[in-house]
Amino acid sequence: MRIGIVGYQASGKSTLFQWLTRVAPDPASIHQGQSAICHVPDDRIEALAEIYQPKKITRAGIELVDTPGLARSHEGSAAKLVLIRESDCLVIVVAAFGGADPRSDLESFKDDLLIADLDIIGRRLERLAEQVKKPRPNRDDLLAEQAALQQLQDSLEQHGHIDDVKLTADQEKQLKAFQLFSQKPRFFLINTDDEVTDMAPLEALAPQGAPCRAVPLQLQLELENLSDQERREFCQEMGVQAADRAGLIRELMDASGQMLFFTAGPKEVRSWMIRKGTTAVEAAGNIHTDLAKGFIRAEVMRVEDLVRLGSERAVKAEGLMRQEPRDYIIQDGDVVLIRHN
Ligand SMILES: Nc1nc2c(ncn2[C@@H]2O[C@H](COP(=O)(O)OP(=O)(O)OP(=O)(O)O)[C@@H](O)[C@H]2O)c(=O)[nH]1
Ligand SMILES: [Mg+2]
Repeated sequence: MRIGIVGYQASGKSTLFQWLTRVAPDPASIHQGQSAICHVPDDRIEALAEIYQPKKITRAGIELVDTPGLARSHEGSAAKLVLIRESDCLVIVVAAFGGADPRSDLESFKDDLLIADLDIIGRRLERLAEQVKKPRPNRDDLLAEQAALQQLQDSLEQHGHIDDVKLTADQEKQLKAFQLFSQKPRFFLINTDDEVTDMAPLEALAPQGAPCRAVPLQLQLELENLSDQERREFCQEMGVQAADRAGLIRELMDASGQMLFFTAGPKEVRSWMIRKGTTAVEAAGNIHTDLAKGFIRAEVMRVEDLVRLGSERAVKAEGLMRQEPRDYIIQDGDVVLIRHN
């Protein structure tokens, strides 16, 4: 799962990248986008490790990609936007420090994404208009694609989003190749001045219903480098707070439509990230293709039951271990054992 960090120049994208991944931004690799894995912190995995005392603990990770900032003049934007087409989700970093105008930047960046999509759709529609004039074997497919793109274009031009457009599964598949920004989930991150503590008015700048957090990013990076005690003293003295890094990572995962399930045993306790709505057999395939091929059933416990009762045996004794078939939808916090042959 890949999240693209995007925004205007000097909005704090690389600062966010470094804070979350703990990898220093490398100016030499920014042109092609610098990526690093950020592990998803979750107290539940520590609790499972207490129970199983495994040899190994493995945490699910999100790939974060730091990208070069767009210029407000739009110069060179197209080439930079290509770098984020492959992301599953966008984090849009908006500057609200040093006298920046976050409201205007946020609106105008949304427009940049919109224009980039309309450009792609418009060019494809022009080609399709030519192609469907003549009889050809795949003409029906082309007509279906044309109808879908026309719907998207109308909705984007009228409303600026495609939330209300209904597409068939086939049309969805046809449109995947365009990697439209309008179809990607978005998370807004407002980068504030160090001393700002009332985040609500800034977080209200995001479009209604869109996930948004306001964080003084520069300050967070500086706090990371202090010892726990230094950090406490510094925060008290300056009247500032360390932001909830772990919580933000989980919110990013959630906004991307992903969640965690667990596998647990004496060899390894592990968290896995999957798309919400994934079935047991698909989840098994994530772990190993053989597990999906030979799938018999999934044995599922809730992590909170396991942690509360202290052992698998106790969970079974309470009748809380479920046998689930291949089309069972995995829930966040399930502890899963795949039975297979
Ligand atoms: N005062 C203040 N400065 C900040 C803050 N966040 C970032 N900066 C500064 O703004 C500059 C740009 O930060 P970066 O994280 O490199 O921004 P960027 O979005 O990666 O910039 P480009 O990659 O050039 O597009 C740096 O000098 C940071 O120190 C902040 O919250 N407050
Ligand atoms: Mg940068």
